[in-house]
Amino acid sequence: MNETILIIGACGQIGTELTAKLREMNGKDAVIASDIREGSEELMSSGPFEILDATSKDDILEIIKRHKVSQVYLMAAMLSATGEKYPDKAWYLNMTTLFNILDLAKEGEIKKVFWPSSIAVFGPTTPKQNTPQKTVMEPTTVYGISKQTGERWCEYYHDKYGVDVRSIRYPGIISWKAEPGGGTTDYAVEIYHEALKEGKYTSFLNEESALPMMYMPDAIDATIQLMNAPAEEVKDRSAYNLAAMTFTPVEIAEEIKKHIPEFEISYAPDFRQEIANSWPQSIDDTAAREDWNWKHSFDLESMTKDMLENLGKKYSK
Ligand code: AKB
Repeated sequence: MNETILIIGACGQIGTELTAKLREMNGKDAVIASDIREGSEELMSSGPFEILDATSKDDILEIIKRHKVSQVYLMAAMLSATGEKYPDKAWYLNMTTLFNILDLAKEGEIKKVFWPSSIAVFGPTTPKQNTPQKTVMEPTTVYGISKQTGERWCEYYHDKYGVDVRSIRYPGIISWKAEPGGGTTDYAVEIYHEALKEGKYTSFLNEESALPMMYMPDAIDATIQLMNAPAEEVKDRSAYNLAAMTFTPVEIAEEIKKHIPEFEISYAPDFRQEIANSWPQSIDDTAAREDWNWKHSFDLESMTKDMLENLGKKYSK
């Protein structure tokens, strides 16, 4: 049977590119994009779109029934930095939307669920280098607490109710099509925009802040690969560690300078520094590589070349 996919949060940074890729692979009518607000012209014109507030289970169910949806990618969330400004809202949004989808799957309305977790599930007491799949997890942000709790619930719904839910702990995701919103790793996207527009950038993280990062095409491939893996290969039903590269603001600036020699970086750390300090610097993703053959393609050098080429074209239009 052909699957019909619903993407919730389709206008966000990851949702935008996930929608495009899934439409390319499955045909535009098989992928229903939805969000609380409209997205880019490209997204809106590329296939069906629904305005959806995913905190309403009834509204989700109405769309699922009308479009005969069988798979849901729940990409709506409040990220780490915005979550610290609005802790109650972050908790409400991140947990309500997850329970709505897990319950709809438990009730047999949908067959398969993707829900993103994050490196934010880890905290200051977690080993910082090569952070293992299973380790100490004491997150200190509301976002991290919601993701860690969500992981426990995903595993619970799988084990107790047979819900086919799959998840990845995304590192910082870098992309040029849609802007990120409200994350601690967003500096690594802003820096490319500012390098092209202004030739300089003030980083809100200090020069030594090493964080795990990934280029969007790898994140999209991993997500779809995990969703398409045979159920028995998905042995971990909480969330998989996923890694591609680690760099600091100095290192990304040095890489940009190879293309824009006059580029200058300065530092003005703010409240996001404390969040970055609490997260791992590098991730051990052996389980994802062994269980469902995950491999990344982009490193800092190839990502920087691609980012500057694509953003350069965007700005010269
Ligand atoms: C954030 O910085 O909050 C996100 C994440 C690592 O989950 N990009």
